Amino acid sequence: MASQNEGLHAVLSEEEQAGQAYFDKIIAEDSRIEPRDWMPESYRKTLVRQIGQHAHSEIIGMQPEANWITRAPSLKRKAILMAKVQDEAGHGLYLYSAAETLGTPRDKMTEDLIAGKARYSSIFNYPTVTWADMGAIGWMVDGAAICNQVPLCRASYGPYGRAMVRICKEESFHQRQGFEILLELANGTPEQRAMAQDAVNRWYAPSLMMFGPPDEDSPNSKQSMAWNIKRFSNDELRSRFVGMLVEQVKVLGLELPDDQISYNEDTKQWEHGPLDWEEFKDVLKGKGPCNAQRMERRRAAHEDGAWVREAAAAYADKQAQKAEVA
Ligand code: FAQ
Repeated sequence: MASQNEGLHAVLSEEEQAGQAYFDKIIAEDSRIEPRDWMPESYRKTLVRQIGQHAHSEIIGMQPEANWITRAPSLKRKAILMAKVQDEAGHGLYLYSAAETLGTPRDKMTEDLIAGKARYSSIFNYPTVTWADMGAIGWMVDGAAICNQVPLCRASYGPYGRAMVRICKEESFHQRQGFEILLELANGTPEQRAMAQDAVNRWYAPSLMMFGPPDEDSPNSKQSMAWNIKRFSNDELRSRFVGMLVEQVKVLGLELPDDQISYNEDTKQWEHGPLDWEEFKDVLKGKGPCNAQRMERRRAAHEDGAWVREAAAAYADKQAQKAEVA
C-alpha cells in the first residue's frame, strides 16, 4: 500500500524509513500502533489534539450537570447524577493518561486548556436551565457521544481505543438515565411534559453539532480516517445519530424540533434540517452563552486544587524515598 506519509521518505533517516514502513503495514492491516512504536509526528500530533480535546470536554462537561446536583428532585436522582459527574471525571483521566503515552504530560494539556489554547466540545457552552436539561443531556449529549465514540473503540492507537471501550460502557448507562428522566417528565404533569419538550428543543441542534463541521469543512477528517483513527465522517455519524433519535423520541412521546428529517433511500442516510454553523463557529471562538463562565470555573478549580497536587506529589516523593531505603 502507499505510504501514509507519501513524499516524506526523502527526508527520513534509514531508521525512520523502517519505522514508517512498519507503521504503514500496521495501518494497512488495521492493527494497532502502541506507544513505543515509531509513528509519524503528524499522527502523534493529531492524536494528542483529538484525545486532549476529548479529555478537556469530559472535564468541562462536568460543570453543566454539577449545576443541578444540589437541586436534583430526589435523593435517588441526586445520587445518580453525582455518580454520572464523577464518571465524567474518570473519563477525563483515562483520556489524559492515553495522551500522556504520546509524550504530552497532563500538566501541559491542562495549562493549554486554562490558557484558552485548547478546545473542548462546543456542547458544554450551553446553559442547563431546568431539571429536564439533565434528561436531555443524558439522552442526546451522551447519545451523540456514544454514536461518535463506539467507532473510536477501534481507533488505530491502542491506548485510545482501549480507553474508549470503558468510556462507552459508562456512557451507555448515562444515556439510559437521561432517557428515563425525560420519560418520567414526559408522562408527568402538563408542566413537566412541557419542560421536557423545551429541553429537547434547546439541545437538539447543539447535540447534532457535536459531530463537528460538515464533511466539506472538516480539515482533519480525511487524514484521520486514512490513519484509522476516525472510522466515519462527521456527517455519517450525525446522520446515524438522527436515525437513533427519530426512533427513541417516539417512545418518549415527544417531538424533535426539525420537520425536515427524512431517510434518503439512495444514500441510506438520515437527513435533517439546516444547522446554524455560524453559531457553531461563534461557540468555537469563545462566544457561546457559557464559554466565559466555564473557563473561569475551570481556572478557579485548578487554583483551588493546587494544594492537593502538592500534597500528592510530596506523598509520592516520600514513598519513592522509602522504596529506595528498603
Ligand atoms: N466542539 O476537522 P474537524 C462527551 C473542531 S465528550 C469544539 O472535523 P476532527 C461526554 C476540531 O477540533 C464530547 N470543537 O476535527 C460527556 C477542529 O479544530 P482544530 C467530546 C470542534 O478532530 C457527556 C475543527 O473544529 N467528544 O460529550 C467540534 O477531525 C455529557 C475542525 O473539525 C470527543 O471529543 C466541537 N463539537 O473531528 C461529558 C470525541 N467539532 O483542532 C460530560 C472525540 C469540531 O483543528 C457530560 N473527538 N471541532 O483546531 C472526535 O471524534 C473529533 O475530534 C470530532 C471533530 C468529531 C469532535
